[in-house]
Amino acid sequence: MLQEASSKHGLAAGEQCTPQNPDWTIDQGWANYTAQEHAVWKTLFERQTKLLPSLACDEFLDGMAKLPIGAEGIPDFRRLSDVLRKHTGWEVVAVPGLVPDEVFFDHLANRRFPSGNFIRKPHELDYLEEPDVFHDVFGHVPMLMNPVMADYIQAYGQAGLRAQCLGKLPQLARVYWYTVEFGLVEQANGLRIYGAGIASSFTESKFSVQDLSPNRLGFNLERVMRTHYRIDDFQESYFVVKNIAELLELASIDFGPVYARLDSGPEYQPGDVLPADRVLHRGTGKYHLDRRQG
Ligand code: HBI
Ligand code: FE
Repeated sequence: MLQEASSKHGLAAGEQCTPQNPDWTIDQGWANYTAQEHAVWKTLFERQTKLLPSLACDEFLDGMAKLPIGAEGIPDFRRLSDVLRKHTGWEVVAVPGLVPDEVFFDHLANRRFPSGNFIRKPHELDYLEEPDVFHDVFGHVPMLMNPVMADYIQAYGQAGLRAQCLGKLPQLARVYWYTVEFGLVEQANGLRIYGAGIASSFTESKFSVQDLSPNRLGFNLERVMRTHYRIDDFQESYFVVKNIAELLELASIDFGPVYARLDSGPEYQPGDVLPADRVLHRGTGKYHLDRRQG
């Protein structure tokens, strides 16, 4: 009887199955990328590399210059990790796409950056639903070479597990969104990009720094935790830190009392500008108005 059951429920002849790692990591499979996939990387890399010297912050450009990231093709995570490990103790691990929040936080808390191993298709250069290797590597890894950012993202991973228990994950995720993904920083030569979601986007990198439409507001922790964000289009507001070191202070704040204050008081829409905001640029809102009118 037992034998019959196991033959029915076990793997059938010729059936293959790779068990899911509990941490969701996979092999990058670098040798399996096709020439077309490397060519997509090259296209993205070249157009972004022309743009960023005048738009990205010094820390981003410094990090990029020291990494084995180039036009020749999709980087090998083992080589990236060798360099990253020496500078800040981080490494890059491959995942198939978005992973569950707790898995994501656990990686970050242990200085492992999960990167999608796939690359977008040639017809979706400017739009994708899940983070691919270009967003994750080109956008995030240069900033992980910076010691402040390295500690800040680890602190986010640690904070994530606590926020989940306290029911404050949506609020914490807004901090990640408006800093790590869409943050701007004031530098001697003007506002510059440090957020990976912008740095890896051809259209948004120009829009975020140069367009008159979006608001550019001084970063304030509680204000940001109360502010919804857009995932389907350019941001209506960008939050600006005075320098990258401001993130280090942020990493050392006990969020407990801040979460408690969030239980009362307002939530804000992405385009809101408040009397208490430090307004660096009051956006015309034109871009999103035009879109709403179709
Ligand atoms: N998984 N691979 C990947 N990349 C992310 O940026 C990511 C994720 N899972 C969850 C997640 N981000 C966010 O929703 C958390 O920061 C809240
Ligand atoms: Fe990202």
